[in-house]
Amino acid sequence: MKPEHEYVPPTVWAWEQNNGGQWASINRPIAGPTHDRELPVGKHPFQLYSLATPNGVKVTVLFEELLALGKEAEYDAWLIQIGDGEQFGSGFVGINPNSKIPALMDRSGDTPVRVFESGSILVHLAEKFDAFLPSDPAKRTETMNWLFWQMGSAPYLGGGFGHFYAYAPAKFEYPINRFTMEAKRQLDVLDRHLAEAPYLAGDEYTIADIATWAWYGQLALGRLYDAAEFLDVASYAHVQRWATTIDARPAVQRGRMVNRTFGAPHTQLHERHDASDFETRTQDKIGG
Ligand SMILES: N[C@@H](CCC(=O)N[C@@H](CS)C(=O)NCC(=O)O)C(=O)O
Repeated sequence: MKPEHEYVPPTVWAWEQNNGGQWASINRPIAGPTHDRELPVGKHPFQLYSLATPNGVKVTVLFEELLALGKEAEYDAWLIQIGDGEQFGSGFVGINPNSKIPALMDRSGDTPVRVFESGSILVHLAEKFDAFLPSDPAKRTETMNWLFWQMGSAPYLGGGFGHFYAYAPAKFEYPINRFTMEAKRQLDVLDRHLAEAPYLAGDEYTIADIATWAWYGQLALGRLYDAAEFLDVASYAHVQRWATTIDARPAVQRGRMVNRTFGAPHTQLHERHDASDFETRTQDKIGG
């Protein structure tokens, strides 16, 4: 006999507009824009349209790291409120047909180049500035191995574990078990690897660390899904060491603040148009 709550799929799936989950109001089974809206363009060569989720933070951390190295990577970071559906505006969809932050317009050359998918943005910038991506072929490949590992793995953590543990309208045992198992397996993959080297690609801090830290580092530091105890993140000692080391980098601390609309007001810099904004434009200083 089937349990009373078991779902019996209809012959053809139909979109039920409000399923009660936290992101139900913005999720749709169709792509494309919902409204016309041009995006603002600032004075810098790079125009970023984003929000300080883990995928967004990857890019702002890299920009701040590049600037800290003295590279000409000045950028405007515009806020995209995904909870309000701003990723479905026509201008945003023109840059990212997948309607997800982060999205970048590289206006540093004669013809603007659109860049979407956080991994693609990291590679684009790292190659352009010859930084955080080793030139040695074996080290470069190892960096790409871990970068692609992160891009393929994080949806199980965010869309799987995070969704069912923190956002679904009720706690369902089957998906929470399924994705907790996978999240812990992934943490163990990282922990075993980081037992052998300080960073993911060896001795050097690379875009693979930036991408992976934004998800698994912040998870280990207790910042995602209120799940630190449930996942026993403290038991992954090498991940803890790696996450804490990266967290202490000034560029990482700045990058985390950009396009951030949650947390303590002094950690929120809704938009970043100048390096001085970190001192003068945080929400504790300008918030109403
Ligand atoms: N694979 C994409 C994932 C981007 C992504 O999922 N972005 C989320 C925020 S973290 C988003 O914009 N969600 C809005 C939506 O799904 O409508 C990347 O790494 O850039």
